[in-house]
Amino acid sequence: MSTIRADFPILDQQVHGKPLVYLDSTATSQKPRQVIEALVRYYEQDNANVHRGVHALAERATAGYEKARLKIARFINAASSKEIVFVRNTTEAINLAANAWGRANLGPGDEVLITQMEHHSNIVPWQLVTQATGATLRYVPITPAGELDMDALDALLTERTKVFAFTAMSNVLGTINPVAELVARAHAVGAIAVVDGAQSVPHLPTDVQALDADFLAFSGHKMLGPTGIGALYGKRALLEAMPPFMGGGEMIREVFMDHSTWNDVPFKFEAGTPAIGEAIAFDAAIDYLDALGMEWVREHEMEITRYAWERLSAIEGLRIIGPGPERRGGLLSFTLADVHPHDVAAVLDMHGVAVRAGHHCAQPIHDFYGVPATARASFYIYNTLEEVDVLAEALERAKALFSF
Ligand code: 7TS
Repeated sequence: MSTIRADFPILDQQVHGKPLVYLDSTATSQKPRQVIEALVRYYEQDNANVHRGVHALAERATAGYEKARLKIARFINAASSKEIVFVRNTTEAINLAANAWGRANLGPGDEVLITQMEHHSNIVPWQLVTQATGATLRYVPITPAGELDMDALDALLTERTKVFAFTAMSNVLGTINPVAELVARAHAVGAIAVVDGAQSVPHLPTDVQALDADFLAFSGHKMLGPTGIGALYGKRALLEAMPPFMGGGEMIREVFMDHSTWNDVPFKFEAGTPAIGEAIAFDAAIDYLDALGMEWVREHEMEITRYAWERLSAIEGLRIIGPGPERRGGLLSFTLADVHPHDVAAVLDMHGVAVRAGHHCAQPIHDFYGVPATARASFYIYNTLEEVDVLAEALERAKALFSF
């Protein structure tokens, strides 16, 4: 653990005179030295535009960018790197799928099914595309335990359903959904399955072929990579059949005054100059995770989550939402009696502990539980059991401060 922590320069600092305890990796992860160095090396040695120059730098930049695509494809076991479209983040990936596939395939009478536990980025794009196409948006409700209501799903998934879009792991409840089963159920009614992997890909082993997902969206910045780079995995046949989402350079084969023809996939969906150095640093982030092994990542987070569950549950007045520690990813969202979560987070910050407070871009979940906000502690490869102790002790102090 100390060798992992030594790779993350940012962790070695004090906040308000206390050692930093970073428990907000669900929002964005910290970056190891290897990723920061890959970014700096690219800008110091190789910076050039991709796919268009014949000079040495352009060739190096292009080779690095395409190697990153291959690395990402392997990391999620895609059949081909042509199935990986570079985007800015999960949000852009879902907007791409919703617009390019949705506008070509949805119309009045069709239904898009999402769930009540989605991040806003897997809600709003579908609201927009159903409004534009005349299709209907439906939601799978959640149970009080914070899991999908599978009986309701049976009734909602019909031959009218054209898309079933759902998160693999909730960023508020921590719930890990049965992705392969949900994809199979979508396919059984002829729908495509769009999976939000923003929280699952950084924390769990992922095999898109085993899951049989049609689309999978994820962000580099939540898995040790830089901001500004993410990926949309799409089955090749679907990507090939889809019209482009954005127009411009790179995505065309030929442009005439009255029409244009499209480049091959995935370039058809990558209009303009991409985030080249960021893609190359994302490659370095995957190397880092590969060296640890995603099985280890999951085991490590489960150990911390079990312990955090025990420690936090013992605090009087603290209420954790979502399923038990064995059925969730490495995060806990909670309320502390009637103290506002922002006040809880502010007190924790004074102890050096960084947690997030708010609705975490998932308002429907908070509406379901009847709370406007929660505080959330989330864990990653660099967190320790001792940090959970610091969190628990700081929460006890917060409780004493607000004296209930
Ligand atoms: N989907 C899920 C499940 C997420 O947790 C997030 C980000 C997104 C999509 C959007 O990812 P982005 O990279 O496009 O922003 N979640 C959070 C969070 O929980 N706190 O800050 C960002």
